[in-house]
Amino acid sequence: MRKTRLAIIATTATLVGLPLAVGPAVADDHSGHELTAELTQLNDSGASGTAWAMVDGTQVEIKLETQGLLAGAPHAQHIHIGGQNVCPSNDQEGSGFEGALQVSDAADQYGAVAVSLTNEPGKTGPDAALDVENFPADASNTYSRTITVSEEVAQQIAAGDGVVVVHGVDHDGSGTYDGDTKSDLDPSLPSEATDPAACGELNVAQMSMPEGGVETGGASTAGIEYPAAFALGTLAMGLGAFGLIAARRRATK
Ligand SMILES: [Cu+2]
Repeated sequence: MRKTRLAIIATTATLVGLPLAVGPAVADDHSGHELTAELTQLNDSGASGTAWAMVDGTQVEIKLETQGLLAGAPHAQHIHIGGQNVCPSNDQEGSGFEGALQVSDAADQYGAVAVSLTNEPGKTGPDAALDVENFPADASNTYSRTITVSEEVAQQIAAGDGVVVVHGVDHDGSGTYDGDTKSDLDPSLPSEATDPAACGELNVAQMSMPEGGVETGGASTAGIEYPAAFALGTLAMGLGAFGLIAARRRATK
């Protein structure tokens, strides 16, 4: 997909005769990597949102606006990495309440939690994935925070391999998280508290592409290098997520 899109952009630029050589080729500048995501509903939640991120070194500045969520209930929100770096579709069936999608049902698609998008002073690593005290809890939320991540995570997000997932779905319309189905992440919680409500893939922002890619004529290699470099790491993380979930399931039996 990415390769194709870059190729199309490069071809289009050539065809329309855009000035491709404005300055010297800068393969690794320090101006940051900008990403955007459109979040759409999962599990018929009615939720949606937009995300914007800027990766500069190991600093990730992220802004996230969400709406259509259950009011007065915490909504865990994360950047997931791993799997295929994609969102499941809204109608994808899962193992939860009346076929609802639970978090682990789509782990092969969006991967595992890499960054927890908590409010201050919440921690931001995977261990804070269910830090309910520090997540937004309104129907509509505006979130902004600059988070320090590992070099590997920073590079993966910059490469467009991050997926923003917002959790918490009131399947039965009771106005609160309840029901007999337990969360696949934490059996002390109802699944409504953790089931995914909205998802969006963090893609490299179109605006920044002419600077880094098209001008240099290196667009095709820029698209190839990251997936090659991170394929193994991503696979390992995906398997790790499965292992963790499997272990937790076993522990609860
Ligand atoms: Cu998540």
